Amino acid sequence: MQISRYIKNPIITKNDVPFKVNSIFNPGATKFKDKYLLLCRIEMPDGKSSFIKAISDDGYNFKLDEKPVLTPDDHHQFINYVNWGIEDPRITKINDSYFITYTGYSKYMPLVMLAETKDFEKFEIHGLISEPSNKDCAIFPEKIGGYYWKIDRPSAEERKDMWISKSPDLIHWGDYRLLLEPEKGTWEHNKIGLSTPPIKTKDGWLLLYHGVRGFGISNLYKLGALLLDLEKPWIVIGKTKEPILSPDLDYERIGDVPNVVFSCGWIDEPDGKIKIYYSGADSNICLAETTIDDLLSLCK
Ligand code: M1P
Repeated sequence: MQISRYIKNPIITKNDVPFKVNSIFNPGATKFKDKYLLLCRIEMPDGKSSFIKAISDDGYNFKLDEKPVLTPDDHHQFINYVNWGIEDPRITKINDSYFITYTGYSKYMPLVMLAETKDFEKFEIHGLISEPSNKDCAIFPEKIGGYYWKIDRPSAEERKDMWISKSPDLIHWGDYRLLLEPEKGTWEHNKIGLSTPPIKTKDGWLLLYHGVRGFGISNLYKLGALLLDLEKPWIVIGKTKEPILSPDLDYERIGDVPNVVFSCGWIDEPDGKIKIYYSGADSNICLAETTIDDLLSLCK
């Protein structure tokens, strides 16, 4: 099967939002009460981002809420760290809670925020789980060796690598280790970052990441897959040699940021298929489908 774009892409555009926005893109994704749920980033007319919820029975046709479900103003004591917007949510279900890791953006630059919800109506905002500059974070869906684990993408000078760390309680993090760095001379030459939360498979923890290479005045954002050891998730045991999805069609080439495919969420089905929700050119929401087995074989 490899990977195929949904023929009716994009599945959500700003015209579907019932109020004025600049754009809708980069949704986190999960199953909630047997429905498909996207927590989408909306960039408001003032340029700051919030989140809106979209629900679907089939994973293809979504209905958006009437208003945003989480905004910078909801952040009360954390407002100084998010008052330029909240961006790029990733969702991990642990027991009966959904943990959302997202970028808080402010004059202090991007950093990772953590919120928790049980119903996608009320959110408990736990606060910062990184210092700046850091983003592209997701939490593993279960404890490994007695600890929770997350992957994130700190920036220092010119370096942008993926790191892994662990926590006893999802709030206090440590034991940081370098997980993956950009491979020079390839499609991921300039920088990388985690895209989708890890999924447990028979062969290891599977996740998507994005790689970026600058060409002329444009940065090309492409997606690859990564396989981590089940017991020692800081060990990379497989990686796609080529991108699995690259900007190609008009809705990926033309938009606010051209030549971008970017994903924050996917949903795996009981039959082994997987729906990858992604955005083209930072300007819409699209769907691509493949199988876990195809991704695993591409990682070997
Ligand atoms: O424009 C592409 C993406 O650029 C940034 O991602 P990263 O810092 O990982 O390169 C983010 O602003 C993201 O929202 C955006 O889609």
